Amino acid sequence: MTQVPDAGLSAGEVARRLGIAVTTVRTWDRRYGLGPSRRDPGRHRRYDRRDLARLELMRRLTIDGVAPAEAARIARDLRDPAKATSGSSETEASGSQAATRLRRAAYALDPATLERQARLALAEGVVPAWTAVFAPALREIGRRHATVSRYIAAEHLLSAAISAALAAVPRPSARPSVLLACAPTELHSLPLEALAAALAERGRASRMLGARVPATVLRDAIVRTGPTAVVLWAHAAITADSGQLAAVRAARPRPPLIAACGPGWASRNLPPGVRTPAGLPEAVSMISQLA
Ligand code: B12
Repeated sequence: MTQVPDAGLSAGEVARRLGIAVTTVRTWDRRYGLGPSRRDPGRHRRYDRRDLARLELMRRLTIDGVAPAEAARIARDLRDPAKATSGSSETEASGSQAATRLRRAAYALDPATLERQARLALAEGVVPAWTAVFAPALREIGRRHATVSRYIAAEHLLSAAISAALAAVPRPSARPSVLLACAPTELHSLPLEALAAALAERGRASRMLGARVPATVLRDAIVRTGPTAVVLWAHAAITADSGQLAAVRAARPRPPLIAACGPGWASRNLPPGVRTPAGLPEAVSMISQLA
């Protein structure tokens, strides 16, 4: 957060700091109520730290394609000025231009563009699309969401578009040898959806049991289908479930490869033999090496 003198900043100084025109600063005051908290006796605007933080957030949101009236509503709600400048800047944020385009379509709540951009990204293959476009866009929107809860709609539309694009990757007709399942209270299924699509691209079929898979359901599925690999996903320590993992290890036939994936497992002491691929490329290559 940049320093603001006690006397506050004039509209011209605010404009310089934010790299926008002074007329824009005045328009945002007049039109959207994003003005200074006080004016000096000559009625000149004096912006304090919080006023500046609001305008900084407004600037960032409009660059991201959020409609000005909506951006102003979000900026006016800002309580903690430190949060406006936390998170990443435009340059840190973008994994690539494609990730930025996807993110902007999400902020604009534009499902048709989201769908098109997600499909376009997949033309390069699932692994590059996930690592360079989808995951950076998701991470960035997750960061924004942690700062301002107004991004939920954008996050849901982005997730839906990515999910639909991954599901449209043609599946092989071979018998599935891989079982994918999220932890019993886990809703974050996209990384496993990406894995299923990436494996499909390589001719390997999988069964994706999706979000929230109870331990007993998973054990029954292993017993019925005899997979060579079982991949679990937990996004947070709170969802990683040792009982689910134990059920997989106890199931017969025992799957030759058991992987516990996602940040949720990172702090756990896992039983010997349980694999922990760090990313999609590693998970794909680990499974592809199986007979
Ligand atoms: C999309 C999303 C949702 C969607 C999920 C839709 C779906 N079908 O998956 C919905 C809306 C359902 C959702 C719900 C919630 N979410 Co959410 N969500 C996200 C978001 C934006 C992306 C998730 C994702 O797919 N990440 C995958 C990649 C992008 O994440 P990554 O950390 O960079 O991945 C690393 C590794 O995991 C690995 N990796 C990545 N991909 C793959 C693939 C494979 C195969 C492997 C092996 C490894 C691997 O490599 C990366 C580098 O290390 C994240 C933000 C984020 N940063 O992840 C929040 C986030 C995960 N959600 C969060 C929260 C709090 C929630 C909720 C609790 C919110 C609520 N109050 O209701 C709920 C419920 C969660 C639950 N019970 O499971 C927090 C989690 C904080 C924490 N650690 O506890 C995050 C981080 C947002 C935030 N900044 O606060 N969410």
